[in-house]
Amino acid sequence: QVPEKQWAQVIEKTGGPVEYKEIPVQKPGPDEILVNIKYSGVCHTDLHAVNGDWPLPTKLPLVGGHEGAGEVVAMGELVNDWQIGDYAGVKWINGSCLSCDFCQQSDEPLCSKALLSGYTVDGSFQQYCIAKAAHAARIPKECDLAGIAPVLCAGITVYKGLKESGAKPGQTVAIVGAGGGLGSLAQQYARAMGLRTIAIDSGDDKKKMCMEQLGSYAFVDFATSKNVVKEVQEATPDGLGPHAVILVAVNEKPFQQAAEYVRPRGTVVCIGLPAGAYLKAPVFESVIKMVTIKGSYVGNRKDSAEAIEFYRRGVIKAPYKVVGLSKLQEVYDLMHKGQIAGRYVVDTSN
Ligand code: 8ID
Ligand code: ZN
Repeated sequence: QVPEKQWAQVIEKTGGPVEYKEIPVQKPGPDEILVNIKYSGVCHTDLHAVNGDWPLPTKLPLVGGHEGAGEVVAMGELVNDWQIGDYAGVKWINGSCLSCDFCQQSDEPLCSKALLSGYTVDGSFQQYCIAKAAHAARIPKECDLAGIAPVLCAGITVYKGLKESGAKPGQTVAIVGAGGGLGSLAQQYARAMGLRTIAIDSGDDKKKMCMEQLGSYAFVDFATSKNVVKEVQEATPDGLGPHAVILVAVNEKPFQQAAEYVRPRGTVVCIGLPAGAYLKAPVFESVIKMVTIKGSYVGNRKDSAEAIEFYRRGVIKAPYKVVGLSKLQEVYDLMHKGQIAGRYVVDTSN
């Protein structure tokens, strides 16, 4: 029942645009599954891949996408723990060696041989996508495939980042880039983990979404604020600043501000990947405040399963808009302008 041809969005050359066209359906290798993608979230990483603005080359031509949710339709002869018809998720880490020092400690995102969906291997902006059976995410049958798609990168990544922050229930976390895909899910995961959130982003739509739908108790508009550092600190009950900062903005500036407003003993978690950007922090304040600054990169298979379980329980509700896969370039144009509140999800059937 698997067709020979399928619709896909293909990047022929770095810089784009993406081209909607028919391409052949690939056959899964011995340790792989073939997933009939129904929905895929559009992550800002996909736009970095089109633009080629990271110091890591993509494969070319490339099918992007790494928040793919669908159904298993075929598998290789070594695969014995998936069934045809199971719901599966294609996430950023498509595969890894499973035997290096990092994989042995289940730090598979750090594996030097990791395959990246929609970057070094073809991803989920096509109707049939290949994933390594050992790494594909297991999606429970009661989950809605459009709604869970953004969890497969954005959800996993912010859940992991919140764990890495060490913030404890009752404490305050600032989410920088709160109006975007990762930021909107970060507020929902933070709330489910018993944390209070301050949202930092710009514009009335994003403010409304963060305060009314996502549960943040304060919003700081980085574009209109006269002093972001002061406003963020003043938004905490004792004025000493948030216990942790989750940086998911695609802009260098906030990466150079966070250490200033984080609370003494606080942790700054860097997740967003603005092109060519550098971290900066005042040495004096960072030392006498005992600040921790760290990076956080997606999550392992266990983090992924846990992030999916939060969604299955119904405690993660972030807004998303569904459009046809054929409209992907329009989504990229909006994303480039910073005009997306929440996430776009593409429907591969049109
Ligand atoms: O594992 C990882 N580390 C990982 C995983 C997934 C994604 C990292 N990422 C990276 C992406 O590659 C991208 O660089 O995280 C970043 C955010 O991805 P996204 O959430 O998919 O992007 P978005 O939906 O465009 O949201 C970005 C938001 O940042 C705001 C924008 O207004 C937008 O809402 N923003 C910007 I640009 N500058 C800001 C600033 N100075 C800002 N918010 C606050 N302050
Ligand atoms: Zn992503």
